[in-house]
Amino acid sequence: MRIDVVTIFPEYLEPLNVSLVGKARTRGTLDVRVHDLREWTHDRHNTVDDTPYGGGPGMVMKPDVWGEALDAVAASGEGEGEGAPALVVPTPSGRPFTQELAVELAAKPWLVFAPARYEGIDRRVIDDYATRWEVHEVSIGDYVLAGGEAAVLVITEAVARLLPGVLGNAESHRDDSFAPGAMADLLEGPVYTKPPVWRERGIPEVLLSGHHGRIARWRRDEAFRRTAAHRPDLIERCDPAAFDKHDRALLAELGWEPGPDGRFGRAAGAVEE
Ligand code: 6GU
Repeated sequence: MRIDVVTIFPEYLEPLNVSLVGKARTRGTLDVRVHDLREWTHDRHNTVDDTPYGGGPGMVMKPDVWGEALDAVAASGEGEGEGAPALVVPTPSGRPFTQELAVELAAKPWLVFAPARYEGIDRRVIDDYATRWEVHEVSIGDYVLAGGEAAVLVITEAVARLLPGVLGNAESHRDDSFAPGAMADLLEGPVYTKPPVWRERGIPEVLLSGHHGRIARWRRDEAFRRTAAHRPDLIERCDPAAFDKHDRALLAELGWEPGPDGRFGRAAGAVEE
């Protein structure tokens, strides 16, 4: 996979040299190219922004600079046989970034990221490229960052670990919290390693039992407890057909009950843990 990032802070993308993404680059699985947007400015001050039409606070990134930059990046890939890249525009007003979208993006041969600073990029840039390229405006969560670069790091890491050969252990994907078809979309429970006692804390007995059935059951229970506590919306959204008798008993114990449609919800009068 090829990834291009156009930014006014190339140094912000340095973490892409490290760890999993860095290794994928070294091994040639991932070809990452970071570009300084200011290379495509023509004035003495390398201006990338201007005041917003209609007034208001902040500045807006200029369409002409972005247009030249994206055209140049696209042209640099001509002859590589990939066709047009998918353009990913990180923005708090984008569609939520999910594991499902990570899987979708991981299947693309070529991504171009256009992280904005200031109040964002002139709308006409996205509208223009959307006539020729696949465009994804993506938000990484319900909070506001000063720019899209951190989102590029997040999205790139989530995508890179899905590329064939990057994680090493194919099993590692299957149980990812949020992996489509993971433990019925439950959060993962706690994990333990040696030593068996640390600061007088032992580990749950069942994990030492060698009884694979009981261990799987315990892990599933812990996943339910954690999901119910941190992400009740995930339980509410679950197809109750995915729950066995034991799951239902545990949910009842945690203060959940099936509604008229069979989906589970917080029982009336249930107390927060
Ligand atoms: Cl993608 N960009 C910015 N600036 N803020 C965000 C975001 C993106 N996702 C959540 N907040």
